[in-house]
Amino acid sequence: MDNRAVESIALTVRTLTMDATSKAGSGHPGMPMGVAELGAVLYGEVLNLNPGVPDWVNRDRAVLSAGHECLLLFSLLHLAGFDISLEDIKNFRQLGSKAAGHPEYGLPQGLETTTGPLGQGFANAVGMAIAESMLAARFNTADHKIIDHYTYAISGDGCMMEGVTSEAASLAGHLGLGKLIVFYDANRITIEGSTDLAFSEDVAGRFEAYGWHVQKGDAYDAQGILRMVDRAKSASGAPSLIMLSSIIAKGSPNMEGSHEAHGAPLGDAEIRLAKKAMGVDEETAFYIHPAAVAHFEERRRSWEKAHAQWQKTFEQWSRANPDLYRLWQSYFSPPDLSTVQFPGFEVGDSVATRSAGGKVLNAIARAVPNLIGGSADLAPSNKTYLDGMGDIGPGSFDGRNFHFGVREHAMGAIANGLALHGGLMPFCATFFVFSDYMRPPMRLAAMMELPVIYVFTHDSIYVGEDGPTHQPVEQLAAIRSIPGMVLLRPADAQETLEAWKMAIAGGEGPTALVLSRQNLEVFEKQDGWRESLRKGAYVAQDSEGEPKVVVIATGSEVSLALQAAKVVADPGVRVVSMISRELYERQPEQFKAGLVPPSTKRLVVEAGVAYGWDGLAGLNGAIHSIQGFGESGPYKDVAAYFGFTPENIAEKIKNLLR
Ligand SMILES: Cc1ncc(C[n+]2csc(CCOP(=O)(O)OP(=O)(O)O)c2C)c(N)n1
Repeated sequence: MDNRAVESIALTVRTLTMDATSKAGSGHPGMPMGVAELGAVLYGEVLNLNPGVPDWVNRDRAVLSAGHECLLLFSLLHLAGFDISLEDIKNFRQLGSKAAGHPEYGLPQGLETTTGPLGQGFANAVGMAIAESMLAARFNTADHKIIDHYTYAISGDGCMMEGVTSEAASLAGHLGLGKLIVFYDANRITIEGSTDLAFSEDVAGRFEAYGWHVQKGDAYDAQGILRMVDRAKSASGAPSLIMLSSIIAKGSPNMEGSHEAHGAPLGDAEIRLAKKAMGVDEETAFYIHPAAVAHFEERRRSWEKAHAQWQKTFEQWSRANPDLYRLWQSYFSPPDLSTVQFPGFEVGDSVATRSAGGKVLNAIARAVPNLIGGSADLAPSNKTYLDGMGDIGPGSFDGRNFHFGVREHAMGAIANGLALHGGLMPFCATFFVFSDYMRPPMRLAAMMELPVIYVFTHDSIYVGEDGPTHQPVEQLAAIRSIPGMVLLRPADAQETLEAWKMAIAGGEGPTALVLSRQNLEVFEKQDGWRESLRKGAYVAQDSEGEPKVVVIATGSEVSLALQAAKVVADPGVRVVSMISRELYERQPEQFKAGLVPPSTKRLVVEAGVAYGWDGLAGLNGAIHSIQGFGESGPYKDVAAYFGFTPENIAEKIKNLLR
């Protein structure tokens, strides 16, 4: 790629960035202007993709971890020929524009992940690079490489400061992800000023210690960047960090190097000065250099050629390897549960839902080959190990069990990257209380509607002796509050089996399975319970005639409610098992009223904070919950201390019957 082409693309990025932020009256001009040459080199030369087939499985992945830098991406995607128009860029940050305030997955195509919360994109890229290695290990043959691409990311000082980056970088270094190449825009400016204020470590030394291949260079030496990319590719046993010293708002005579250029338009007068210095007509807004357009016209032809070549290879491979091709098809189709040999759970069996979950997960995994995942060092407790299915480790990507290490935040973000890559169905696991440590990527999974499955065990004060630090009380409310997240808290082993089926079939969006540490007895159910469960709730034990009181319980509190109803021995008591409040609340009124009649008194029983249950409890109902942190002690004692006994719940029911 010659320097003239680089300059024309970089100039276009700068003019579009200045004008779009100016028109919107907000946005971040500094960083796109500062790394415009890097963007030009990346899209103009390095990346192998095809805007005509944006979901081409073997495309290089490029992640903009510094999401506020989105105009860099929007300008380049527009020039490259993706479905983002100049009109979108003119309407930057306006409702309905594909040029949103930060990159949003799906808007436009070619944008690989939603970014903005700093560091998430970096960790997503680690997930994508792992996915590439896993698919390559499964499907490439000596004669044909059908998965063979790089994963790139652009990070800034902010990403480098975030903890999630360190967690993900540490794992990436351990795994030796040679096809991950991260650019670090080291402009040494953040919002409050110079990085001298708060960031003085040796980033290169840190990444070398993680096992990365590290290079340093100049953000304005395009040929130098290309050489560094080549060297990064040669260092095939380690992920690469390419540190580029850059100047924020490069090209703006008075704002270059100023933190004020980070997050506010440059101002009309300064934009005129900058355009003049760049040799662009000051009166022209949203100027696109014709040489940039010409470069990408040619580029599209070579992209199409490369894609056609890959298609040929793929066809040859599929003819030569019919068994592998069938396996490939199963990886890229919705999971088929028809051949799963599910474990049987009988009424009266006493089994923790985490143990039941582990058995069901293993049964499904035996039939669904692309179900992969692991735990943040808690697999023996979470019961999530896939027996006999191999591990993921350095140089070994044909296994299915991840060892994420004690890195919940990166685990969640890596799972997003695995799901975004395509071909794999990821799950990840930890104690429910530590869902707090991965809430940011869970929120993004919900926003992107990624089918990631979270296995959370040790779901309440019933954790017992480990005490309040390990007893989740507010996490049910916290996870339920994420829009689009489905939380399933099964009441026994049979419900757990159905919950796993629901999670696998979920498809659009993430599912959190919340499972017990302690044993729960499998209880008798009435016909049709499975269908009703899929809508969020079913009648676990019915009243004779119209109920006088409906007890709504979830998870381990369902068997408690059933025992309490026995103590009360009043035919007017109905017990409803509500595996998912979100699913129940989405149902038509008729279904909801069929379970919980509008005028009937209700008692909600859940071993967590009451937050969010008021509506279902109703004005004349009651909630038995935990309003405060737990206590350290044997779980039965802790439960009794908080009134989670059949006798106490029976008293509450009697109060409502009176
Ligand atoms: C997790 C997270 N915390 C805070 C922010 C707010 N924020 C956006 S950009 C930024 C500074 C980033 O600095 P740098 O990466 O150097 O970008 P530059 O100033 O060069 O544009 C901050 C704090 C964020 N987007 N995400």
